[in-house]
Amino acid sequence: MSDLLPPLDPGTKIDIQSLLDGLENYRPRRHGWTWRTAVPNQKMYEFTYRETSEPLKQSVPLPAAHYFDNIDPQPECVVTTEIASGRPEDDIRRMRMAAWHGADHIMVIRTAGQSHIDGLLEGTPEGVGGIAVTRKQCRLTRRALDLIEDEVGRPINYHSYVSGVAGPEIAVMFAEEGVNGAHQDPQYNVLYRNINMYRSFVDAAVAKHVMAAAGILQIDGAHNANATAVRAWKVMPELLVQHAINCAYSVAVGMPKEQIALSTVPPDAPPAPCMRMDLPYAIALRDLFGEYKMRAQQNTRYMEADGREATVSHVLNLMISRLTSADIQSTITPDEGRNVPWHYNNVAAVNTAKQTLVGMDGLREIVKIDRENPELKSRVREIKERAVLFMEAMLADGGYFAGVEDAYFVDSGEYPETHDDGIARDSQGGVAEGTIVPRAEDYMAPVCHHFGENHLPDGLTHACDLIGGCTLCDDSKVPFIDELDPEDNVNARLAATAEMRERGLIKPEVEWAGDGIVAVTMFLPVSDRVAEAAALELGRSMNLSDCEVINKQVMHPAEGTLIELKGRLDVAIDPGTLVIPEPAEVLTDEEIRDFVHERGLKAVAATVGEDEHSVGMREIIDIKHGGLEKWGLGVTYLGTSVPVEKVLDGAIEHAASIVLISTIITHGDMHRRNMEKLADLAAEKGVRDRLLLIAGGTQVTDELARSWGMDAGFGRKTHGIDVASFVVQTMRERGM
Ligand code: Z97
Repeated sequence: MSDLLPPLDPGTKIDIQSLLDGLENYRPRRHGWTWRTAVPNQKMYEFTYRETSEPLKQSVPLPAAHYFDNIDPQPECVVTTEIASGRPEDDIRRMRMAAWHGADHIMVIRTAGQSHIDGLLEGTPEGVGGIAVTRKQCRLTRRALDLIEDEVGRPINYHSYVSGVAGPEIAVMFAEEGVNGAHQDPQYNVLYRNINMYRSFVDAAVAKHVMAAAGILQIDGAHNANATAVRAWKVMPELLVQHAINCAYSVAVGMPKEQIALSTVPPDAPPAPCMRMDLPYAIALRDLFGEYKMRAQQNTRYMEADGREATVSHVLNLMISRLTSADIQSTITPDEGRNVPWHYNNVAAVNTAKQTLVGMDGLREIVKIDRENPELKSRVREIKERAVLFMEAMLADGGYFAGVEDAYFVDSGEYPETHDDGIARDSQGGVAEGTIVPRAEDYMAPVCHHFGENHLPDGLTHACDLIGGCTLCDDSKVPFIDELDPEDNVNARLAATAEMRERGLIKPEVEWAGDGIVAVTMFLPVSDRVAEAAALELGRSMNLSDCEVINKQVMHPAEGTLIELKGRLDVAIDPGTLVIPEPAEVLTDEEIRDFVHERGLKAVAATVGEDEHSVGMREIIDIKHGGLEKWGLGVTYLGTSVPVEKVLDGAIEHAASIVLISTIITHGDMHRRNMEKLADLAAEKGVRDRLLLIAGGTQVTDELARSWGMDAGFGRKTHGIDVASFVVQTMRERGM
C-alpha cells in the first residue's frame, strides 16, 4: 500500500499537492529509529576520517569544500534540526533543505501548549510557534520524508512529542504513522504543563510501552529545567535526578535501554567560563548513565538574538560532545532569541554541527580529558554527590510526588543549597486531576502492547486476535480523517499561493511560501535607541511593510549600532522577464595548474595610458587575492601608466603569451583607444597570433573589449579564476 511517488528531482520543487493525493491510503514504509552507519577510517579526498558515517548521495557541502574536491563528510552521530514554521506544507520544504545539509533527525516543534489538548486533533491547522501535531500532518510529513530520504540516500528520523493529557493516544498514532522518535517524560507534564502528577505517570507508562513496541527512540525532558531555571548552572544535580527518574521508569514499564536517550545540555554559555563548568557535568552524566544514549542538546538558556554569539556557544557545546560523546547532536536555529526560525537558520545550525564535528574529527585520540586533574575530579564527584543527596532527601521526604509538592525541582540553588524558588505542584491538583479510573477486576483490552493488567482469555497469544487484529498489527485498520475545518487547512492555504506556483513567480521567503519577508543588515552611526527608530523608518522607505528590528548590537554608544531589520516586500518577479547571463565555465585548480606548468605560461601586466589605478589588476595577479600566480603563472607586472608600446615590448622580451592591460579611466574613450592600439601594434609586429590580449577595468565588458580587438574583456567582480579559466580554455581551443 506504500504507493511511493516518483523520485524527487533535485532541480524541481517538492510537489505538496501530489503528497496530499491519496494520502488516506499512504502507509509509512519503515517504523522505528535508525542510526547512521559509521565508517571508521573513511577516506575522502586526501584525508582519513575517524568519526564519520556513510556519505549522502546528494547534498550541499560546506562552502569551503570546493578547496577539497567538494567532499561532504558527515559525522557519525545523528544530527537534529528543529522545524517550526507552523505549517506542514512549508515545514516539508525546509526539511528537504536541511536533509541536503546533513540533518537526519527532524523534529517538528508543536504549537504552543499542545500538551493541554486532551485528544487527537484532526486535519492540518496552522500552528503558532510550531505545528499542531495531527495524524494528517504526521502522515504527510512522513510521506515527504520517505521521498527525501531516497533523494539524499540516508534514512531520516521523524520526531515529535508524546506529552500532555492525550499522550497515550498520541503514542499510538505515532506508532501507526511511523514516527521514529519522540520526547516522553512525565516530569515535563508535571513541572511545565501542570498536568496532574499521578495522571502523568499513568499516561507515561502506557505511552512508553507503545513507543517501545514501535521502536520509537525516547528523549527525556531534563534539559527543560536548565532552560527554565533562573540560574541554569545550579540545576546540574537535579538534572541527573530527572534523568534517573525517567530512565528507571522507562525501563520499569518495558522500554529497552538502547531506546532511551538522555536530553543533556551544557548548562552554561560565555561570558561564563562555560567549558570548565560544563565539562565536569558532562563527564558525571556519562559516568552514571553510560548504558543509555546521549542526545546532546545545544544550550538555549542564554541564547540572544545575535546569530554569531549563539553559534559560538553551539561550537563550545559541540566540543563537549566531541570530547565526551553524543549519539545525537541537536541543533537549534542560531537565533531562537529573536524567535525567527527561518529556513536558512535551520541550515546554518545543521552546518555548524557538521562543520564543527568534522573539524574535530578524531580529536579524542590526541586530546584527552585529564580525569586526574584535581579540580575536575573533585567537581565530577561533587555533582554526583549532590545528585545522590537530592535523591536520598526526596525519598526521606516521602518520594517523588511529595518532592514535587515540596518544590524540590527547578530551584535555583545548587542542591543541597535551596533558594525556595522551585516549581511546586499539588498532587491533588493540576490539569486532569481525579481522572484516573482504577481497572475493574476483569478488565480486558483486546489490543496489543497494552500496559499493565489485562485479563485475556487463557491460551490467547495475541490480544488483538479477539477483534481480528489491532491497528499496530494490521495496517489496513489505521484510520484517517481528512480536514474538518473548511478554512484552516492545507488545501486552502495552498490555493492562496497557487498562482505564484503555477506562474513560477519569485518572492522572497523565510518561512512560508510567498511570505515576502526579507532581512536587511545595516550599520547606523548613532546610539541604539535612535538607530532602532531610524531603521524602522529606513525600512519603510525601502517599501517594506511590517518592519521589525530583530537584532541590534552596540558597536559603540555614540559611534554606532548594527541593526538587523525584517520587513515584508510585496513584490513578485516573473522569471520570464529576467536576463540571466550564461555562467562562464570555471576550471578546477588542478586543471589550470597542470596546463600552466606544462607550458611554463607567462604574462605581462600593466595599467596603461595615464592611469594610476592598480588595485583591480593586482587582485587578478596576486596570489594573496587568488590571482594568476596561484596556479604558477609567471606574471611580470610593469606598473601603472605604462605606454602601450612598452607593454608589447615587455611581452616579447619576457616571452609572455598573455598580455593583461587595465584601464579605469574612460575620459575621451581612453580605454577604447588603448585597446585598439595594443591590438594594432601586436598585428604590426607580427605577434598577434601568439598572444592573448586581455583587458580589464570597471567600465570594460567582454563584448566591448572584443569589438576593440581584444581576446576578452573582464569587468567588475572578476576573479583570478575567471581569467585563468579563460586563458586555459582559449589556448586549448586555438591550439596555442
Ligand atoms: C529539544 N529544544 O530539542 P508541548 N515533552 C518534552 C519537551 O521537551 C517538549 C514537549 C514535550 C527542545 C524541544 C521544547 N520541548 C522543544 C520533554 C518540548 C512539547 O506540547 O509544547 O507542551 O510539549 O528538546
